[in-house]
Amino acid sequence: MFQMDLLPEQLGDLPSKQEIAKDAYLINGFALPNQATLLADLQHIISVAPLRHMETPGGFIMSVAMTNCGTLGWVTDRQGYRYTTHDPLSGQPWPAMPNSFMQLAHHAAIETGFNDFVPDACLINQYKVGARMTLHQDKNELDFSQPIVSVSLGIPAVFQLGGLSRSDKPIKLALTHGDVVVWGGESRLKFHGVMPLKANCHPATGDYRINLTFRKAG
Ligand code: MD3
Ligand code: FE
Repeated sequence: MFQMDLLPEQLGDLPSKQEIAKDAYLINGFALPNQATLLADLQHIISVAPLRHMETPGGFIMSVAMTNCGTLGWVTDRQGYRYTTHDPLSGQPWPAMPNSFMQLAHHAAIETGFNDFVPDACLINQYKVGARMTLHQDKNELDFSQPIVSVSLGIPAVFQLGGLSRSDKPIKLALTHGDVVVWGGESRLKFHGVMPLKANCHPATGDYRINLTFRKAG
């Protein structure tokens, strides 16, 4: 067989995978082919489990609006951070994780060598202008050997990735529409955050950024 030649412009359209830190892989545009289905499935989820601003244990209201799908959902209130099976707003189980979400997260993980990632939780974060997430670690999950997969949709954000200690100087990284990042191994417990969102707009989401984070929480 012969090797097909790719024109430079075709190469440019292929998702590129780059290791942005040890065991952390950015796959540019990996979610683009499925964006319409993802956004339609997202609309259904937020119609059942609305986005809401949760309260931190310290009494602050988060600037990011959140909801969940999957058998477990991440919540915070004055009692603390935890995963629940039910939406505290409705008393109903969190909406099921759509196939489009599950497949995307599973396939992104395979691309980076995690062959058995089956998330049971998807936290949905909605940022409008000014919303931010201060440096934190994701430590409420039971199994840190499983990665976290994040999907960015809509207007771009500047993401910060620090080290294993809060005082480690973070590097900055732009995350744009369709980008998927797999955070495994050594990167799984690194401090990370999102800088205050700049005003912008995107045809797919208007003036919002949406981030989906897939976890094996239970
Ligand atoms: C690096 N969300 O929901 S996603 C979060 O863009 C969260 O909404 C951010 O941090 C957002 O907890 C960042 C990227 C991300 C998610 C989990 C990580 C990066 C991570 C866990 C470890 C290291
Ligand atoms: Fe996080």
